[in-house]
Formats: sequence, C-alpha cells, structure tokens
Amino acid sequence: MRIKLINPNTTRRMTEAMGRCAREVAAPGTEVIAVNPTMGPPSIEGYYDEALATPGLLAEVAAGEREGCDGYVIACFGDPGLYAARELARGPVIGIAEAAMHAASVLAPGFSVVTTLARTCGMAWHLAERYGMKRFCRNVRATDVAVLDLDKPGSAARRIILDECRRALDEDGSDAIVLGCAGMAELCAEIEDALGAPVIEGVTAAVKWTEALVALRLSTAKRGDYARPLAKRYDGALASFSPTGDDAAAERGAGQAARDATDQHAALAQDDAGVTRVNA
Ligand code: 5HY
Repeated sequence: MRIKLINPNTTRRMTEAMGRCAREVAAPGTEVIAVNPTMGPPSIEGYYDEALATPGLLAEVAAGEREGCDGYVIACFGDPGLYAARELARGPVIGIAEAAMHAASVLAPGFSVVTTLARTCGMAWHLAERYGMKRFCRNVRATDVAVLDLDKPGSAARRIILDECRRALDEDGSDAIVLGCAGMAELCAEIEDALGAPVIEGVTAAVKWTEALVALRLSTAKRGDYARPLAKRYDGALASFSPTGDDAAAERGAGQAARDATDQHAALAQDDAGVTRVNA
C-alpha cells in the first residue's frame, strides 16, 4: 500500500524527519511518500497560516489520487483541511492530532497536550472538542518554542519540552502526554523514556491508523459530507483548483493544481538527484 504523508508547511527538513519516523513504524509492504507543498507558510502557528497552507495540502491530495495513493496523513497538529481532503480522497485521510488524541484516550484516563506557541493552544482545544476528546484532555500546555526552532542545533527545545511534560503529569492529573507538533516526532521516544509514561506523537499514530483502515479495505464515504466537491469554475489565482465533480476526472487527477504538484515533485527529485529523495 502507498500512504502519502503530507507536511502542509513548506519546510523540507521537517518533511524528511517525519518521513523517517513514519518509515520506522510502517509495516513491510507499506510505502510512505513524504511530501510538502512548495507554496505556503514555512511553519503553521495560527489560523492564517493554516488557511494558506490548505491549498497546497489539497493539491497534494489531488495529486495522490492521480498517483494511486491508498491513504493520507495530514502531518500538522492543527489537522488543516482534513474534511476538504476527505472530499477529494477515496482512501482514508487521518490528521495527526486526531490520531494522537484517540490513541491517548485508550491508553490513559486523561492526557495533556504539550505544544509549541501559546497562540496555538486554542486550536488544540477546538480539535479536542471536535473529536469528542475534551473529556480526556486535561490540559493544553505551550512551551513557546517556535515550530522551526524545535530542531535548531544547540537550542534548549528538548529540555523545555521535557520539563513541560513533567509539569503536565505532576499538575494536570494526566497519565499520558500528546506532543502537539509534527516537528516533535523524533523527540517522542527519549521523552517517554525520561517520563516513564505514555507519550504519543501523531505522525506514527496516524500512519498506523491509516495503514489499518487500508488493510481493512475501508475507504472514505463518497456520499454525504465527504462526497466529491461539486463541479464549478473557480476564479482568479485558484482557478487551477476548480473541481470537476466527476469520479473519472478525479481518477485522472484532474485539475491543474494536482498536475502542478506532481510536476513540482518530479522537478525537486531531479534537483535532488544527488541527495536522498523525499519519497520512500
Ligand atoms: C505542526 N505547525 O505540527 C504545527 C504545530 C503547531 O507547522 N506543524 C506546523 O504549532 O501548531
């Protein structure tokens, strides 16, 4: 099976790190394709960033339909464009916040989310509410470490995140931690070792959940809310995103946006001929 892991921001080193984590847990026979759009914000730290990351994300899903992907992971803790992506995709689409919160809710009676900037805490609470996870979520804590500082060499990010996780277990009445950023995926194991409590990050949780649904031959419902977008001609800069409405066209990965996304990755692959390609 082919699972497309989409980092909705444009920072490739984050995409490569998520791809490494995902491939470590993927089952034999599961190909993980880790991509990011080449248009949009380099990090997502608020609603505006999220809104403008979404077109690039959706272009990747549309391209994935053309490339024959079986499932998708939206690898940003805000789960941006999740429902819109489900309209485009035949296979399952899982958001990392959704996956991490659900996993935590069956591993402990209560969990705390430890995330990046304080301004994203409200977004995490909204997601907990939306997913019916509010009764398990004891608190959402910010570390005030910016997304792009998480892996900065020499930064105190690791220590700051670990200290905040410890405080969450001591003060929130939580028995598990959900890491609130895809950029924290590589820190998960060492934090769990240090805490001695379940620490869940969404990239791997979402990959395994998507894998399970695909293995069960389950796909996204194509009637009702997640039916394909209705055919209409979009105006202006988004004209290339105009949905055609019909399955056949979607099968062909219709829409210039999908073709652009695929072509951009081919171009990037050529550029990177010398280095590791961001695609399993
Ligand atoms: C993420 N932003 O997972 C979120 C984390 C956050 O660019 N990737 C991002 O701070 O909301």
